Amino acid sequence: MAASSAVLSRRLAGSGLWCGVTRPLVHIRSASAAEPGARKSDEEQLWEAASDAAGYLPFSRARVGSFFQEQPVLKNPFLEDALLRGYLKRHLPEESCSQAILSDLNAFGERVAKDIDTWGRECELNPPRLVHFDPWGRRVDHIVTSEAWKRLKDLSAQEGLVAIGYDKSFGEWRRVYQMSKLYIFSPSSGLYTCPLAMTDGAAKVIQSVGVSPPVEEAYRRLTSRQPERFWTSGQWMTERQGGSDVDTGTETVAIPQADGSYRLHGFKWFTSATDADMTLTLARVQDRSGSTTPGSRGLSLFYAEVSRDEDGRLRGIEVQRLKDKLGTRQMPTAELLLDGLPAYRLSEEGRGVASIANMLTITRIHNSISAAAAMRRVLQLARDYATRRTAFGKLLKDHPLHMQTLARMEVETRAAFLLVMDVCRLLGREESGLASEFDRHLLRLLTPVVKLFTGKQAVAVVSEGLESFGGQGYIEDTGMPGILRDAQVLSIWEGTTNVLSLDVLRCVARSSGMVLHAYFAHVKSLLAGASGVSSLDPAVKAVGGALSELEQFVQIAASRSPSYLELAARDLAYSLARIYAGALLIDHACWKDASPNDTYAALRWCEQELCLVASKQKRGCYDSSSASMDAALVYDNLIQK
Ligand code: UCC
Repeated sequence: MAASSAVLSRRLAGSGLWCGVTRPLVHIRSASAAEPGARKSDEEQLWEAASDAAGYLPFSRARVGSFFQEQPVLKNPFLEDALLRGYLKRHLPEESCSQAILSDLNAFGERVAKDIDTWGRECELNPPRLVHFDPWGRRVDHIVTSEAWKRLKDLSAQEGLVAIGYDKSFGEWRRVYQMSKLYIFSPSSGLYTCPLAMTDGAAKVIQSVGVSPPVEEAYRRLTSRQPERFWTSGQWMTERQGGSDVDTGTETVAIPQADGSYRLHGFKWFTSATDADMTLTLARVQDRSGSTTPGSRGLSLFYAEVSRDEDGRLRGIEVQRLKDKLGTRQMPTAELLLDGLPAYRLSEEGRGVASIANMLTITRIHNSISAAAAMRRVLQLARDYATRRTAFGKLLKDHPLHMQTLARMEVETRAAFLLVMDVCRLLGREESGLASEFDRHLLRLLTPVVKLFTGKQAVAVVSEGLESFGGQGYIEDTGMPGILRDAQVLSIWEGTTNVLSLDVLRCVARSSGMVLHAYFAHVKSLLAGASGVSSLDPAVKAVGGALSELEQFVQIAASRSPSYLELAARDLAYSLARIYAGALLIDHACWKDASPNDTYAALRWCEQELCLVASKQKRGCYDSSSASMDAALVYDNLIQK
């Protein structure tokens, strides 16, 4: 021990670390420094003598030892992602635009690693705050955001993070390009992806209702690449009684004005990125007698700009307070009193939900992108860390069990990525006019399926990712806990898992099962492409078998009561996701430039239970008795009383 301390001491001296610095007193019992001139006790002198004799003790006073763990390094997330690059190489057409897209993503990835990630972190460290009053007592309702948050807005415009999705020059690949960029950006974005999601959704809604006054200028601004023109939009749907149940929970009323506009009065309980320039929102038009129509049929869609009057007060809005959230703290989320907010009706009266549905499709896809991106980010950091961290005599990367854990996370992440990108592909086809009826059905079915599935995956994978850093993953200023906090919201906002599972049932019913026909046909065509690839045989068999089980389930379920289907909804959605992801992984592994890793990922994914709705059905999980037994179990102690 004495010898090694001496070596350490010599090394430190040799390294020049202590040059010009008086060698500190060695004092291992107390951290307090001796008062200058104070007489040392006999005991202290004894300790010092012993320490000097032993050489240089590494743990004393301000010195905390010489070992410091190297931290994980964020590298260019585009270059680090073999699947992203492979996917784009495979799918983007061999035209000049393909090279331009890849170069842009590479350059953007470099910016993300070098600068943008720091801005995102700054947003977390300087969260928004609400200033209600000016120093003289006037109500101002200013949401003060960090400089980084403002920089991220400008960057979003310059990089075309919304605009690319509306750029016809990228044809059917515009959405894949845009979402790839957002995928690289998301974990470093300080949650700026949230206003971008709603901005994108608003642009889509305006496009669908018609780009004409009064929203023509708004559309141009939402899709602008010029920071000084760029606007973001909110999506104010949630009210105190609302949440998921928008139909019955929306109390906001719209009072018609003589000029054809409206004034909105209501209370919006959860409005995200509230520093937006405009918003889309739902309200009930009041007739002359002051009555409104209840339920979905009474809801209309409105457009409103967020502006201030000559006195600096928000027109028709009072910001009640900012929400104190588990995560997404970088982004202002507020409760708003709408008190005569000037607005224009965008939809026909009573067509509010159907009209805002386009926005939901877009924000749900953004949500899925953020989920896949969070998984990818935690994995990139974890695998880098595994090359730097030694435990039990070797680097983490040389521990097979650790590698197995990361490989399982990798399989989940790949599945999520391919699911999301397939939805983006379909969206791009739809928007460029190339989508068949079949594509449209697939897009409608897969949007909620992929959103609900990836949201849950993200929480699990990010949580596992934090664990792979040991205790450090739990330490706030590593930035890692924030990734988990932010992941937790992904299964909640834009429709919870159960609400989206029911949405799946609704779209099956509304399309008379056509969405499922499209699904079955597409999975079969993907599997057909893999026939003859022997290395993928087990995976193809597993997905094929699961698909047959799913078809049988659907046939049986079609004759059952709505309550039976409702109980099966969540497992059905999961089965749809797992089977579809299996088919996509297989398909990707069949690509001519695929690697053995792609095959391995497909095989591993397909080892799990792919069609859990079938096995649970066989066990009677959806029978009517299950519902009452579930409730009895949940309220066990109450029932016994
Ligand atoms: O969570 C929130 C926080 C904001 C943060 C933003 C973050 C963005 C992501 C960032 C990523 C980083 S705000 C909002 C959260 N709330 C929701 O998402 C609402 C959840 N509830 C639902 O989704 C429900 O399913 C409802 C409200 C849509 C159900 O309403 P209805 O009225 O019962 O719906 P119906 O009757 O099923 O459908 C009414 C019409 C139909 O059209 P028509 O009449 O032509 O047949 C449906 O086909 O709307 C159509 N429709 C849809 N169309 C309904 N849902 C959809 C859909 N998903 N896609 C297409």
